[in-house]
Amino acid sequence: MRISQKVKKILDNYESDNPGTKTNLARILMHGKLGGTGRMIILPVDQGFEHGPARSFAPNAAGYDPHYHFQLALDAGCNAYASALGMLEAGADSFAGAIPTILKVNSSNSLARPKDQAVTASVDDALRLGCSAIGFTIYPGSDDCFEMMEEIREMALEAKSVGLAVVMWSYPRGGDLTKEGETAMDVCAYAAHMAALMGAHIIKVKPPTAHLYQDAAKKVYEAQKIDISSLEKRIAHVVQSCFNGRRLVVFSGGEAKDEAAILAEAKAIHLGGGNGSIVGRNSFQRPKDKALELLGKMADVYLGKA
Ligand code: FBP
Repeated sequence: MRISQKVKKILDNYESDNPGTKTNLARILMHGKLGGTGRMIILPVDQGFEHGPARSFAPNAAGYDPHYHFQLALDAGCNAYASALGMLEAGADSFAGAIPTILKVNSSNSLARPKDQAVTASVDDALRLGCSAIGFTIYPGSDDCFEMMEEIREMALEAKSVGLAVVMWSYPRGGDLTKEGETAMDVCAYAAHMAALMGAHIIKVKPPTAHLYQDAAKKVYEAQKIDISSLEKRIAHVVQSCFNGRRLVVFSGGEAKDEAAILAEAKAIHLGGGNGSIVGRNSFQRPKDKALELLGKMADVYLGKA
């Protein structure tokens, strides 16, 4: 595998990692249309767990078939495909080695009350399936957040010891957090920073709004005149909160929205120095030709062509 200078520089930021983990990070960073640029587009398909099958796949019924998502990620030239154990197992042979995969090792569901996730796969599963990384969600702010942090501490240690990379979804929710608070600027930067502190190689957060949630933080943002006036500036502040750019940070797509809104978001991520997008529903809920068109245009944004 060729490694670009840009990716070599990124790998140098991971000073404690073994060659196996660096190789797996390089696999993700070098694959697909954005390979070598330091930018990424990742296809995540764990929404069947998080939201249920009809909410996830009914808009484009081809998505009920696990093979569809492997093929979509491949055809779109994504850097990686992330999913839960059963989905990755269902295409493991047909797509072995075709695209880097990320095994989501914990999962939530919308039938349960607690804002928590159960550990639903292991590091051994990730190795058995040839994955490049494990993916783990934490919900900062939830009543169960400390337990989730302790779980990832153990799993990250194990994953790193066998040369896998660690991707952390850091989604504030639960506890006393309001809906507005979940994506507030200070909360989002805080969540991203905690993922970095817990040793994530790739951090995934939602794009932040200009809302400031915690009074103590609001005072500092205002006193220090931290510019959060545009999405680009807010992305830059999240990047700064991820060890000043020493950790990779990608932003999630969210519920279905129109193409112009997605491309405008990608542009802000690009200009703000974010490392890319992890976009699920906005890709697999569209008919395949439309999804490929959209993911192609997003790649052009990250290549600086649009
Ligand atoms: P989407 O692009 O569909 O938002 O996917 C990103 C993601 O992080 C998924 O991996 C996850 O299942 C989902 O968002 C969680 O969404 P929500 O926070 O709305 O439950």
